[in-house]
Amino acid sequence: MRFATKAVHSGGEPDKATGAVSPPIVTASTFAQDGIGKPRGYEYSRSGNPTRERLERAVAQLEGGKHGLAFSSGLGAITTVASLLNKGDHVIMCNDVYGGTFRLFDRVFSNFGIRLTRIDARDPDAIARAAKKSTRMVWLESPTNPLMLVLDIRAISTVAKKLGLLVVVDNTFASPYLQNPLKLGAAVSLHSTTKYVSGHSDMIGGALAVSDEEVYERLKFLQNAMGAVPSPFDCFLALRGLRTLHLRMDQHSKNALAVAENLQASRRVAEVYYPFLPSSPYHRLAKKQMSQGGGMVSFRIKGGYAAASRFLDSLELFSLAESLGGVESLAEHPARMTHSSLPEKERRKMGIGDDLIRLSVGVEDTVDLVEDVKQALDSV
Ligand code: P1T
Repeated sequence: MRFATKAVHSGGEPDKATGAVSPPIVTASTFAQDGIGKPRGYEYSRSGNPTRERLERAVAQLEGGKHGLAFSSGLGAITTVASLLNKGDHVIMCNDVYGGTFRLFDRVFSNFGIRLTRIDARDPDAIARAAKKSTRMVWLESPTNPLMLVLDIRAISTVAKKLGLLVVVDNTFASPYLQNPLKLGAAVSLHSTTKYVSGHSDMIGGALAVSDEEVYERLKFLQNAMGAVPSPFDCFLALRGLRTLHLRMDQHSKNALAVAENLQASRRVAEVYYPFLPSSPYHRLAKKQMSQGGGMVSFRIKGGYAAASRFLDSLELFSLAESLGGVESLAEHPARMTHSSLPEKERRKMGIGDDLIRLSVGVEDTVDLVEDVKQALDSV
């Protein structure tokens, strides 16, 4: 079965009791049992819920994994994966990640004795150089947030496998339609379903796809033991969003490429980060592991913070807001918004300066979006 068919049907079979084609939202917190130790399938909604299970099956199928797990937020999913680690364990993480992911490891898991080394993972051999006896996990994003670096998931997974390390890929920016990390050798593919999976900026959620049975069993245990589970209503919203993921991602990718090309042509723009631009240093690799470029574009504007601020104020269709992946276009300033939790020194080292702007290009008309960006650049 091809992706669009899976997106429309996975986890979506009609309700057994009523035939309802749109599956019911099962809000029950608990389920009657036929006798002690004789549940009819479900016991308690933190442990398992029919609406959540539909979403979990769909995520697994769309990622080409055996199992899916859903969470209350992307960070809930990240927290649960990080809880596979024990005191003294060491994690290797790519330099450029969502600010909240770095903050969680830097300010919370460090208190539990988890040690972190951040590396430039564009060189897969950097993994071997950073690995210690205590290293257990490699944490990647690709494309990365916000600089749109593309990491070679297959090459990194090959190096990591030799060292016995678990590779986790945050696949939020690509979505399961554009990239499937499990097929490239990663052990866990992670999503903030808040973004492209649900696609309408109306819920917060997270999800994992895994194939290894042992890793799945440990994560399933942690999902229940830690309790960062999503509400059935949010699972319904994520499932409903998934049904059109392929249609939305096609339009996001088309619009983002057009916006990126126009930014590149502007004399007010210093540099554009979009891997599917032929001039991108990641173009070849991105084409190898992704089917299209997705909806995220970052760029540096000439004139520093003042110019960035004027550009953001002048946009009419793009709202100034954190987050991404919804049908509507958003724009933000990573240094002062999504990545403000990184220490300034770290930000500068990574290249997240005051001149950096990140766009989440929506699914509106291509020409309207390009015109909006042009008029905002002219206002700078
Ligand atoms: O917001 P939440 O659902 O908890 O997801 C966290 C998260 C995880 N991974 C990536 C790659 C992300 O971008 C995010 C959240 N990011 C934003 C809110 C943002 O504007 O970048």
